[in-house]
Amino acid sequence: MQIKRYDALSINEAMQKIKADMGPDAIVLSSRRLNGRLEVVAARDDNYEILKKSKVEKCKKEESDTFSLFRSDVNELKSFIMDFKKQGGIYAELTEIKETMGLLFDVLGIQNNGRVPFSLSKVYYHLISAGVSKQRACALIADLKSDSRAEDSENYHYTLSAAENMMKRSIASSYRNTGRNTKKKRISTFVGPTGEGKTTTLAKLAARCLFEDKLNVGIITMDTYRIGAVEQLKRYADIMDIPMEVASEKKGFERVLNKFADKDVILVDTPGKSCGDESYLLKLKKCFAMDFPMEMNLVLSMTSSQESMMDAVERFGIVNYNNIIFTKLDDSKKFGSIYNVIDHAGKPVFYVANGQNVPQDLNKTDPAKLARLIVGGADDRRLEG
Ligand SMILES: Nc1nc2c(ncn2[C@@H]2O[C@H](COP(=O)(O)OP(=O)(O)OP(=O)(O)O)[C@@H](O)[C@H]2O)c(=O)[nH]1
Ligand SMILES: [Mg+2]
Repeated sequence: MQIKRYDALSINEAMQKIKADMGPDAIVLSSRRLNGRLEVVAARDDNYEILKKSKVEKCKKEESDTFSLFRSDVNELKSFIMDFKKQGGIYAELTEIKETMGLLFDVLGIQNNGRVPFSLSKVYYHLISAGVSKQRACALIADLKSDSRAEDSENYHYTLSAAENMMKRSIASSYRNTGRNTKKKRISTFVGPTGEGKTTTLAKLAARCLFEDKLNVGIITMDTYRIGAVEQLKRYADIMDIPMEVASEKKGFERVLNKFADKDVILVDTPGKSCGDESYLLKLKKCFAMDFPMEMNLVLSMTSSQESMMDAVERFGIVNYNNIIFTKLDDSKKFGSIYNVIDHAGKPVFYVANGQNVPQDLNKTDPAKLARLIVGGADDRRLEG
């Protein structure tokens, strides 16, 4: 350690002298006035420079160590991503091969003698690419095997139309015991997940009942959840000059039904809620637990995934819907999910919607038209009813 004494007139002058002599790291130990002058004692640790230098070097080293560590991490990450990408490519290829093998084995599994009948496998692929589930396509092909002409490789078109026919019969089995055609129900409600087209479809049907069937129509909306929902339906009701009432609870619903005692048909809109909302479904069930028969339409959009359609089919089962209405056919290119859903739910489909225009974009349908649509594809979506 160095200690030095400095003589100056002011502290500023003393500091300047100290810094110039001992450097910026010197510290003032004491100061005193002596005969009008200022005496300042300053000190500097000689080891400080060395310490400081080694500290800086240590920091630099640590910094460079961190950077090199970081750099090596980044490189490791880079190569990991590259490997992952490579593996991903292989994985995707493997998945594709696996799926193709799966399809081949499906076809092999449904034939007896080890030969894959060309027309049958072609129809199988056609059904799969139309969105029919593998399991259901297999079942149809298995049924087709009883028809010897269907196995003829020269007869693809015959085989395809035989498959369509088989599908039509399978769909038709869901129409039995619905009682719909024997006695038309006065009250028709529309339930389903959010945004599937319930309100729009209700408005289309209201117009049909009013203008085509010349019926006395009333509309009830239970959708007091969504902002603007009442206004949306009211606008349609006003245009068609149909009375509309709002009811959100069972009591209110019964009161409005009494008010509409003179109506031939009462159409009831419900809020779109996530079908995971069990308390809402139970409330709906309670509301609709009445002595008189009620038609309940589960509205499903073709733009929804197969998984969410099946989920809605399951969850809305609690309210005992009798029919399914498929909407947004205009937004879909394949229709196999209609067959999958009908086959799973065992419920008929009397209407399909294929556009936003009220009232025209709604068509009556039946098993033959649906099978044609599913097998024929997008060109057959306009099913005039
Ligand atoms: N492309 C097409 N759009 C449709 C069809 N049906 C309804 N939409 C549209 O789908 C959107 C939702 O329709 P809504 O009738 O409000 O559906 P919702 O099920 O009542 O909806 P929430 O009450 O919110 O659950 C609107 O933009 C409709 O115009 C259809 O068949 N095709
Ligand atoms: Mg709605």
